[in-house]
Amino acid sequence: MKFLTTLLVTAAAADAHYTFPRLVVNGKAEDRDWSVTRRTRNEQSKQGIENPTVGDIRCYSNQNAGGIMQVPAGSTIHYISTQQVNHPGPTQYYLAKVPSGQSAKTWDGSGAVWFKIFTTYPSVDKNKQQTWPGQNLYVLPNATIPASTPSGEYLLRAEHIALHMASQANKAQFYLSCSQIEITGGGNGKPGPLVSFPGAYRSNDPGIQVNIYSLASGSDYKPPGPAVWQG
Ligand SMILES: [Cu+2]
Repeated sequence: MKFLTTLLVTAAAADAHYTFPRLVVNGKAEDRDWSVTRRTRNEQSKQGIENPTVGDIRCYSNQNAGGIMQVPAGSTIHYISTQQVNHPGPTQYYLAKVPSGQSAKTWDGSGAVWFKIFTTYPSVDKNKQQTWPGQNLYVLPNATIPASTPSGEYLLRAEHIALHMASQANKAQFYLSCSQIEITGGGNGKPGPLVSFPGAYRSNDPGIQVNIYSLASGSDYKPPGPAVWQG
């Protein structure tokens, strides 16, 4: 009986984690898992990354994808999750423009090239009960690709940070994917601030090593990384 209980608890813990294998643009998902989204190293284990300074924090990928998805500027995007996103924490999206002469199918996303287009904050009610956008759904929250984003090929990086144990050092869990996209019909915006991965995050950033259960209000949370580019 003890053995069975251990098995059940282990299974429940594994089920609690997730990958984001499919990008959805204006309601239409990529054809199949990992066709424009780069397959991640945790495809089987579903394990998050606990140290945000490692190389895997950029895309966590072990291979590039075959395709590139067209994304009209101004599109609404989200990701399908393999499991329920049951842990509390923010969802963030970043973009990085592929340098001229290179392709989203092969570019590695290195350098200070990433800008943030979306983040989320919790709501905290008067009983200090906390809810995060997208929590307990099988998708990540919707975001808009700013209409003024210049046209061209990009990597799109989606991230969910699980903060339930994050009051201890290196116990936040990062779940993420990168997709290969081409933004069409874009504008003349100047995206920024630009950051690199790894580099943008430190283990003790106030949004990474944090006791979320002591937040008095949602706006007290400080999402890691640069300010959101408003377009
Ligand atoms: Cu977990």
